[in-house]
Amino acid sequence: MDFSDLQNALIRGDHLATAEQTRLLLAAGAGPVDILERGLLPGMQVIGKRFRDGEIFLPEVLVCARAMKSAMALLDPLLAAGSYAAKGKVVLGTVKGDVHDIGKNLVGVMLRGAGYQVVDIGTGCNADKFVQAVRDHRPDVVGLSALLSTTMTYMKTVIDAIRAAGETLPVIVGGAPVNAEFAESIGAAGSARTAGEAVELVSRLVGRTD
Ligand code: B1M
Repeated sequence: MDFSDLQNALIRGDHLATAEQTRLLLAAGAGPVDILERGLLPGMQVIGKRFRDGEIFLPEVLVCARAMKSAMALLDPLLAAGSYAAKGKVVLGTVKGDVHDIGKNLVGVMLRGAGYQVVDIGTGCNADKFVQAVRDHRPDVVGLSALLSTTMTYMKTVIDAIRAAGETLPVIVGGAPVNAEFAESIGAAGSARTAGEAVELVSRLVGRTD
């Protein structure tokens, strides 16, 4: 089976063609795992690398992210019904008081693109919501996003609440005002400046780099 038309549609950021190619492959008998692993993930790797190397910029990545979403809308129910083994599970949310979600969504798309299962609990999430999500979904990693210098301080409250609930899993942080020093000072397992870095960090923490 040839996945190059799907890959090219994704890399072009053509969401209609990406969905159409996904439908055609499914109709031709390709499984959702093959479509994901042989079509979409290599395509997202190309996009991630170009973004990291400064060859493409945010608008192009967002367009590709929308294309990826159009394919995942078709594949998600099939993958959920099957036995697709994700590399790991990440609970992702923007912290209380903060509505910025473009960066968080991009991190989610890139993580999904790299083979992780992502449970996105949205924006304005308080500590209880994160603790409940950890209990409900048993993730390998929790990711906190904040874009405001006034909301990043709440990340410590979330980490403290997760620890107080007896959970020891790694919590990572990201968003424009966040840096490595801040991450260390609040007990985070690490920070990432970009969605690509977030994927690398999660891969290191979960121990899967393939
Ligand atoms: Co607001 N906003 N905003 N805003 N906004 C900023 C962040 C600001 C820097 C603008 C400025 O003043 N120059 C400023 C913050 C200043 C500060 O605190 N240091 C600001 C402000 C002040 C505000 C309001 C307070 C404005 C007001 O109402 N007076 C208000 C606050 C609302 C609230 O949250 N309570 C507000 C509102 C808004 C909008 C609603 C209009 C809109 C958000 C829409 C949305 O997200 N749905 C908005 C926007 C769009 C921005 C700017 C222009 C763009 C942010 C963005 O999406 N960037 C922003 C200025 C700027 O950054 N140039 C600004 C693109 C995105 C892909 O990048 O989010 O950085 P980013 O994500 C990156 C990395 O940070 C990282 O990876 C992503 C991809 O590479 N990353 C992670 C993010 N999360 C991560 C998590 C990880 C790892 C990496 O691990 C878990």
